[in-house]
Amino acid sequence: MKETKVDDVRIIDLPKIKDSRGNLSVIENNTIPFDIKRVYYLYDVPSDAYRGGHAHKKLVQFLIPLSGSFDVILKDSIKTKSVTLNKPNKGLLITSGVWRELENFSSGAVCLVLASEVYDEDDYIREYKAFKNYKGL
Ligand code: T46
Repeated sequence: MKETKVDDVRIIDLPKIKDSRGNLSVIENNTIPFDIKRVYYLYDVPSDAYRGGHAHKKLVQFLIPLSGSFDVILKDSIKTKSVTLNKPNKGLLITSGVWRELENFSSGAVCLVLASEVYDEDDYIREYKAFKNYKGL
């Protein structure tokens, strides 16, 4: 959506069920505010790599750092915010209409992404200038 803002992006805490065998976290229907239509994951990302660098018109996503850490830079064309994801029981809900960049991946980092839509290249805004136009600036 054109009017969504960086402040609409939020961390969602996942339950962490802990015992002597380790931890278990779970995502159920009501944990995130969309039905999951696609799952993908980023891994073996070089530490100097930069991913993202785009916004989505419709897609909403939930990012979970299954292993390691990385930074997510969020922009709504007015405000910029940086979030470090480094706990597998804390995911980041990214609304549509928000520019995102992923960087500073630690060795062995794995980013699991739950997505509200199937893959559609037409949903991407990959030029920052086009993003600013889209946001009406
Ligand atoms: C996002 C961040 C966090 C597919 O064929 N199917 C898919 O479901 C996806 C996600 C990508 N692709 C193809 C499209 C490109 O040829 O895989 C290639 C790499 O995709 P992209 O450059 O978009 O990858 P990232 O890591 O920059 O962005 C991805 C998602 O595309 C994006 O929605 O928010 O991860």
